Amino acid sequence: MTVAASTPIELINGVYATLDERIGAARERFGRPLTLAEKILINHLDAPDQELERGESYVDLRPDRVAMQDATAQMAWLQFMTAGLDEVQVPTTTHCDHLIQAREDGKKDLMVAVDTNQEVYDFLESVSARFGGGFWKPGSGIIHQVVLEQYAFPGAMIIGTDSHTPNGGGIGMIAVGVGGADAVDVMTGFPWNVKWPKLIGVRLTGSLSGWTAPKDVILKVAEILTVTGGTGAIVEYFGEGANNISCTGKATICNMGAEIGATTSVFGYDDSVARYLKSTGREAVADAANAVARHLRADDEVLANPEAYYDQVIEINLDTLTPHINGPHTPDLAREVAALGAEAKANGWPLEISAALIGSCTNSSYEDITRAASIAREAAAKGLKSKTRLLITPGSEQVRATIERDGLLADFEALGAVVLANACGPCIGQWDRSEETDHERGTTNVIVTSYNRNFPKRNDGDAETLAFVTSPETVIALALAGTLDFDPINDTITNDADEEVSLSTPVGLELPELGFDPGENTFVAPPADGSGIDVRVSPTSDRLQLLEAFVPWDGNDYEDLPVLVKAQGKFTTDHISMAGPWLKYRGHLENISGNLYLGAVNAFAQADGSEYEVGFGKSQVDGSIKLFPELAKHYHEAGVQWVVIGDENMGEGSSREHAAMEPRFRNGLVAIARSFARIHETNLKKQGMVPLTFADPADYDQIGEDDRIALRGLADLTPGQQVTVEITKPSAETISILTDHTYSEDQIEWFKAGSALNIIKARTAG
Ligand code: MIC
Ligand code: SF4
Repeated sequence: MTVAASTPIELINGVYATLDERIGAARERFGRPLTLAEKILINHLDAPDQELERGESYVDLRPDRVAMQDATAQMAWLQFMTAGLDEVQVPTTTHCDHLIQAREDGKKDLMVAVDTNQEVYDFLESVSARFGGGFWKPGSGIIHQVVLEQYAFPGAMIIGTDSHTPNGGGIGMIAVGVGGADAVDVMTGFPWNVKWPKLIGVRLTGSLSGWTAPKDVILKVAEILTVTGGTGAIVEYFGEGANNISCTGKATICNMGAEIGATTSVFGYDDSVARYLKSTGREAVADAANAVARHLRADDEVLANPEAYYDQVIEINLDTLTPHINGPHTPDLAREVAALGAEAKANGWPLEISAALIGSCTNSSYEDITRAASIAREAAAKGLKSKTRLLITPGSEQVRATIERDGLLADFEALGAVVLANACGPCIGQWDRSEETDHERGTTNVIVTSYNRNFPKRNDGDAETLAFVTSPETVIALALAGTLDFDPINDTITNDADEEVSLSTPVGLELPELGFDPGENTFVAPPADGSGIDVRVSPTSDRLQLLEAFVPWDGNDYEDLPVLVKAQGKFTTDHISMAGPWLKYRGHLENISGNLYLGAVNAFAQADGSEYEVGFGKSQVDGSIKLFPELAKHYHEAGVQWVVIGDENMGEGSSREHAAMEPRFRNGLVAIARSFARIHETNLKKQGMVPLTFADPADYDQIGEDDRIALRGLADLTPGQQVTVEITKPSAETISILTDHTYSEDQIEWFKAGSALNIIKARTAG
């Protein structure tokens, strides 16, 4: 398999060749017109006759590509290696973006990263070369930007081992974030299995203007749908307002759709996408897409009467949408920028901003940077400087080289900004703030970012940092004001001559007039024959560890399981398997298990009635109070198997399968929650843990600290049938409750085999 730095036009033509027939057949089958997501999915079905009931059936699909970032690719490749194949069966790329720590500036930080992560980069480069994958070196940019610039095409379907893979929806493709084990299915030539989604339509009317940016659309959608409202659904955007948003602006909206739990989000193909394709050197793709354009958007009847075809329709009028800012601690806590000052005062949040950050896969396009730079340039001319630390991360090498050439980086630097490496950086806790004199760790402080997530500790590992997410232009305005109590549209800032100056409306350029400068070539293609390449994993490494198979189910019911942790409130993947400093162990299951549940808020009170510190719980073996990862290790070593209890939307956030592999490795067998985020629930199933939801959410309260849990009837686990859970109290009293599961017939086999990977191994060996 040849994996190049772009998607070959033959692959694209192959995808387009079947559109007519498959879409026609599906219209007939359903007896109605189709939405865009339906068309793309139908064109990628493994077998056309599968049952397709929204929100019910599991279907097998054939994605066109797989993309993986370095922090998740390690575990995915380690799993792939156990399958015994000679090469990947679908074009696969690995992107080095998560492991670069922001400290001083882009150049120095990149050199340090190449040095400190050498073993991991060498592994990823050699494993890619060995098995025919493409490799994007550190410095090439954030996976989703590189995918949008190089690989994405309208009507495609790709999966990526990162929850913000839906960024690609901006170009009109179905791009879904998955765990590594899902990626391994596809890399080994098996279909990708997912629930046939529900469909949410978002009709955009009017057009964006002034300070309102594409980011505000998704900040508003997050407010309306909340962090769970998109679960199990694809969000499709349409309407005249959509046609007025640039391709990269559409990508911003789809990207942050991860925060509402959506399977993915997508826009139809239009002129803005054609312009973007041409500007990024893909005229042939635009021509091919133009020829099938009618298949790359929803049918006219659907657009004329969306209520009849989507499960839910939301309308947003872009003419009246105002700039928004969301946070702290959750991405759906929204308000207008102009209202934040008063709200901060009422809540006792500091008004002073300790850092302002622009970048991330959500907001680092040429248009984003030009809009923010227009404010920066004007501010410098008017005698303003940033009143807070200002950090800029370009999304890709191509964007960095282009904005440098066009003088835009200089506009930020004139305000005192530091330009970081083309990477995730502070967005994923890769931010060493120790050098900063204006911030003392552990003190409540406020940061504003153009990122997408803002869970506690996410950016700098400090639970006292309150992070707000907004558009890049609002970030820069707030940095100039230095305070949350600032409305960029109506307020003024005092300059160095003591004059009150106001900021003009941001102006941006959708695409660079001189075209993109590709910058440094950072792609490594695999050799035609990689079979001679040695992939080395040192047995003494503390960063990489070969995987051992999880043991199959022994056929008996689970009995007498203690509750390792009952988490209260948010229990995101950042709470379960924190990133930041732990990213370095993403290829070493045992070592990374040292972070298990470190962020969990224990729902129980201690014997004296006081709360546990975050990350601590009680041992059922000896009554000691321990950090959860130590408690898990101690149970593992003592041969004790256990249960984890979650609240709403357990596993919200990332695609990291470590959040499922670590508990499984440490003897966790069952996760019972009020509800799960899609990717995490699948990851649990894939790794052989049993995810169950309380049939009556109030039963969450029945579970006590010293209770024992049993699962009944596991041998009869059947799709659609409830599982009885028995809770035995210390008094020996037993309560039976009912739980639901979402296993399909095939997925029950994953549980029985010990993991989905064990099934792949059996099949590839056979
Ligand atoms: C994130 O934004 O949380 C990450 C880091 O990109 C993750 C992936 C990871 O944990 O490696 C994601 O979103 O999937
Ligand atoms: Fe990287 Fe942040 Fe995007 Fe995740 S959300 S891929 S950490 S930039």
